[in-house]
Amino acid sequence: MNRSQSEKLWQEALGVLVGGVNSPVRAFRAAGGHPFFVRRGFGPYLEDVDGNRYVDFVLSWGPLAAGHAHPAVLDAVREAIGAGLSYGCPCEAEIRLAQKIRAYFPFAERVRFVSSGTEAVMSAIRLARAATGRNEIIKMDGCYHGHADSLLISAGSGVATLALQDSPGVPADLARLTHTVPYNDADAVSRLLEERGPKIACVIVEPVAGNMGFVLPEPGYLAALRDLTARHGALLIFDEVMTGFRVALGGASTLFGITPDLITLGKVIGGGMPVGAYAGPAALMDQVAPAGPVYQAGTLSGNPVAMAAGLATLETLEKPGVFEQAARRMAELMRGLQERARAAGIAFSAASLGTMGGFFFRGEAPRTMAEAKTSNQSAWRAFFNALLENGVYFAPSPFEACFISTAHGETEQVTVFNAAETAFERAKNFEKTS
Ligand code: KE4
Repeated sequence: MNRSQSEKLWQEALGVLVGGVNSPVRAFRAAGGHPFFVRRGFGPYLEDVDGNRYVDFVLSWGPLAAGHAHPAVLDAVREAIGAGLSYGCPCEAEIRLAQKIRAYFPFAERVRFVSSGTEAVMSAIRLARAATGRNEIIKMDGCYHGHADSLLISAGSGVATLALQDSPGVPADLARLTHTVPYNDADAVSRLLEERGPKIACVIVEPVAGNMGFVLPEPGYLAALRDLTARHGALLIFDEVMTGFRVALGGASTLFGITPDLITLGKVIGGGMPVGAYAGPAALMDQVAPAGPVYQAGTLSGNPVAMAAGLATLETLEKPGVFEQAARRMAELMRGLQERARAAGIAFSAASLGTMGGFFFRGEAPRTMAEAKTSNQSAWRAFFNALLENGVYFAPSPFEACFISTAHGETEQVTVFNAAETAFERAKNFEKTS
């Protein structure tokens, strides 16, 4: 593939943007090589500045559930932009998106919009600490909840991709307030709560993990977290920034029938525009300013253009049969990759739930970050780059999930499976001869 224009832009980017990017995982550090620069996105495709086209399974790391530049989303954004970009005053669109979220998450009586998933999580943590009068939190090794100081401990996503330990700049006194335990290990949470229960404000978890690669909760795991936190007076926070409107129309909390105390949302609810949210019962959320004393604010929170993009995206997803069709395609995609890996004799495990999924170059699906790290990353790298050369773009890190949109169809599936034949052959060269 000719990527000469991207290379030129990459050199320019390195001269002015930190690491050439505005978010570390975009830098292709795990994949090798350099990122391509995008000219445009349309439907299931990205087109780079050299005119190469890629079937996109990253979809801006999840938000574009309706694909790139969906007509209904663009129309809604154009209409909103015609009335201005931001008011800093209440507008109806904020109410409408909040009401739609509450329709899918009935326990979320009150919603507060912010401008990123990180902001949603840091605000929910502050609320949990205020509401319980406790300071310590429990998170799972390999879960990523954005880059707020208290959560950059044993985090997944870009932190794992760059093999960073806990980030410098997080004060030891603050890091000490965050305890990490393996994902899918309720006993470890139980022991920690037995030992430190009266000090634990909350347990925060990705109810389906998407930042150590795609890792499903084991049966009973989430219910155990619900029971344990309730027994010890700690809040349970489901970080559904990635799983919201991905694992289901709604989220993992509605799919698994488990009611956390707070949820955080982002990505899909903004449809590609900067939106995050935290939500929960009025009794909790009304402790946030101006209803209560817990302060949190944001210049562009509830931005009317972002609200319009989010609303139009959810309205597209909820049309009869649309989400289910996309979920079926995701399942077919993962099944097809699994079959081709097996035919090539490669240790590979793929899984999906709703319109998100993932795969590992290891025979068994991992249950924890430690197990995810044992996957064959050389084989993954060869597979990723061979797919990219054949016009298929998955996340440039083995510790990320993949996503499908309502715009992905039969044509794109054929493209992927054709590319996968070559890619698995390339990966086979790195199979560990166990
Ligand atoms: P943002 O601040 O990036 O909007 O959201 C942080 C966040 C919170 N919670 C979960 C479960 C998340 O997955 C994320 C962000 N996800 C990453 C991708 N794994 C964003 C991509 C990036 O960091 O560039």
